Amino acid sequence: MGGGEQAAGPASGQSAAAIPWPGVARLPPLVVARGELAGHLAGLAAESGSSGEVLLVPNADLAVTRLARAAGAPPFVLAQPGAFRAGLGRLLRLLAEPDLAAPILFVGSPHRAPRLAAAARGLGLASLAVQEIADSRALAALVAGLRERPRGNAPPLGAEDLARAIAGGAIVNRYQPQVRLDDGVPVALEALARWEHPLHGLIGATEFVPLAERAGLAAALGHRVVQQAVADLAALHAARLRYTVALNLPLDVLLDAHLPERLSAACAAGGLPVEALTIELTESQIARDLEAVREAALRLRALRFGVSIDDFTPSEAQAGLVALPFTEMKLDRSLVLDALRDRRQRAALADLVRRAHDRGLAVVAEGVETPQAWAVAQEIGADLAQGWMVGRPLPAGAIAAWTAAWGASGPV
Ligand code: G
Ligand code: MN
Repeated sequence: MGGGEQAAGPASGQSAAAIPWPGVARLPPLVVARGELAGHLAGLAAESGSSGEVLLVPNADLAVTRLARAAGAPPFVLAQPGAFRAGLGRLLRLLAEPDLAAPILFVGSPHRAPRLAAAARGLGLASLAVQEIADSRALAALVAGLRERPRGNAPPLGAEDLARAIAGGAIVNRYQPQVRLDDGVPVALEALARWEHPLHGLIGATEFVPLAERAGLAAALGHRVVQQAVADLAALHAARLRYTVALNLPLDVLLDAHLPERLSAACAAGGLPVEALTIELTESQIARDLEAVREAALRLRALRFGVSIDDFTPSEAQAGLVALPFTEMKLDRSLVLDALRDRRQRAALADLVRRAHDRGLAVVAEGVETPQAWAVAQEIGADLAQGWMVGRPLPAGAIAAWTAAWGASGPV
């Protein structure tokens, strides 16, 4: 089933805790350039960055591969238009993630640089085109100017905007990889909806799903997310990357009795087995109407879709939830963080994982940001890991490159 069947197995030694993790620190300035200009830009970037270091790559796809597992944003990106023959969209979409957003300066050709900068601004990134940069002081001033660019002036989000965004293709999926903890093989992707807003930048689903529900747009939004996920997954399967996809859907969509049939039809149209889709339910959705959610989960299971409980925390309120017909439990990232700090928490979590396994549930550890968290996730017996150390939410076009890079280096 694994998307990484052709990916080489990751390093097998599990002394992860001893390995210094380069991704934890902020990245140095990123320079995407080649030829003569590369050395010049790298020199300028090194002088105006704080550490004197710079990450230099010759094209957009290598930048994507490097950023795909970064723990934090580079202070700025300097890019030569000529280094963007392909992969521009992938790189800009990755850089636009709220917790990665970095200002980007295109240096060079008066024809191409402004067009690329406009494309970046269209995704809400702070971006500028310049023909040349005199020295590191000029660069520092340009970067400082880009940082000041206010986002606060953007008008509040409205229902009409959202309706237009859904119809016009501005709601786009990102895919965050999940890998097996025992052998590192990538098996699943979580689809995360984003709103690519030209003024607000990239907006996460938690910020616009409530608006969609209030405005009667939940069904249209859910439809859009499902159609994209199925199309993207079908393309990946055609490229022999046989991932499964987990979907987060608005409550109204989950409770619609026709959802399972619609999902089946979408799978059939995309040539995908129903087992390739898992539907995630969050605790807050379940709490709104436990009985209705139980029935919805049973309907999904009847057609053999996976059903997962998202952001699980073992609180009193959730004690009964494990009895619902789930196939998977996702441990909230706060649990993984607590377990990292405290041995008793690790023991409690290992016990929870055992109980989940007894019920036949697979267990995903969320928030795996470091090799230490990876080792803890293994120790408590979780099956899959998801988090920045494994991979960020990526545009669909970056999954193949991520899979190859992960297969080459694995969790270290
Ligand atoms: O609630 P849910 O698990 O669906 O939330 C997914 C969100 O968590 C995504 O928007 C993603 O950007 C964020 N996320 C994913 N991996 C990590 C991680 O390792 N650390 C942190 N802090 N956030 C993460
Ligand atoms: Mn989720």
